[in-house]
Amino acid sequence: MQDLIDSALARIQSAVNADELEAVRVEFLGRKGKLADLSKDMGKLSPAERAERGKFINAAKKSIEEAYEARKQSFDAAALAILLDAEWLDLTVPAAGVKPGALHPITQIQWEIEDLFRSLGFTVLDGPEVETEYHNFDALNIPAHHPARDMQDTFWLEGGNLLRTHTSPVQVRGMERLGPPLRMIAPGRTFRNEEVDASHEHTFYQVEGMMVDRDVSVAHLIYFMKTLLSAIFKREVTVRLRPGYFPFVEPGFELDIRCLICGGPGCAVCKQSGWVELLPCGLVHPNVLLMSGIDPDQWGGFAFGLGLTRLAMMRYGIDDIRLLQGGDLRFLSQF
Ligand code: FA5
Repeated sequence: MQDLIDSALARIQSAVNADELEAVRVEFLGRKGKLADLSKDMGKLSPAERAERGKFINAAKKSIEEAYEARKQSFDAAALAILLDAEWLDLTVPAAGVKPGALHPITQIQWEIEDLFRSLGFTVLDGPEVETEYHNFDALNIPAHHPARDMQDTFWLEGGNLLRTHTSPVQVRGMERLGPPLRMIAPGRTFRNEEVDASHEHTFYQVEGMMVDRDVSVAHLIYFMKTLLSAIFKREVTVRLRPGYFPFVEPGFELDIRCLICGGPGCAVCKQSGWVELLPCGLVHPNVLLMSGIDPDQWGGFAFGLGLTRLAMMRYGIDDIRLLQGGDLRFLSQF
């Protein structure tokens, strides 16, 4: 019987893997194993012999089981180590193929303009892209019957609201909410039912600007516009001021810059004219002040509506407006 134990222990020690160890366990400890065989004829033994045999079987079982458990643990630990090694992940390694993003060129310019105007004491305001007819038109001195409504081909929504055609409604909201004196800019997205070409998008960006104070004149307007353009282009740009008509300013101007794409001879962006219309502006019409609860005899102001998308095109020499919102990473990753 001692031989039986010795041979079981030797086989356990020499098992080379978990399967072999399991086979040894079944052979000795299994229901039909060698220890079970020894209990089979216990009934034929005398009580003393039976007690002796029982004691031996229990002791044998205990020592074989212990040896088996110890060996099994070493196989389990080795298997776990192999698994951990195979599945090891370094969570600090940056994911392969992920490229860092960057700010869109329009956002870059927008943030620069915001910084500049904040440094000049202006507040940056936000307004809704879905506007009321009142804020987009009526409060800007463009009543329903007025032909000036045709200047901006509008996306109307069910229920009478619309996608704002310009950022000018934020002027109105600024005056209503903050009152005079007021210095604000409002960058944002605008929408028009436009035929898309190299310089026209249906969805584009503008920055509205407004200053309402005592004795504001065209000289203030020109000062701020020049400060803005030289900060953005970081060089001398040629500008021209033409009379321009917008019902919410009087007098109104179109500030154009010499086309920076072609330098003057004419191209698709400037429609062969050599000039790009960039910055309509003027002195705020008294009716507009009045409708927003500001007394035009006490206060005056200037306003401008910068075409931010076109400004980005001029600054970076982009000759087709469609590239800016095309989502082509080959284009965008250059900025
Ligand atoms: C306006 O939208 C007026 N609200 C601007 C204004 C504000 C005037 C305050 C006076 C006082 P206009 O329709 O011209 O004006 O548009 C302003 C600028 O937006 C244009 O000079 C141009 O740079 C840009 N823009 C207009 N339509 C488009 C378009 N379809 N695609 C890209 N840019 C456009």
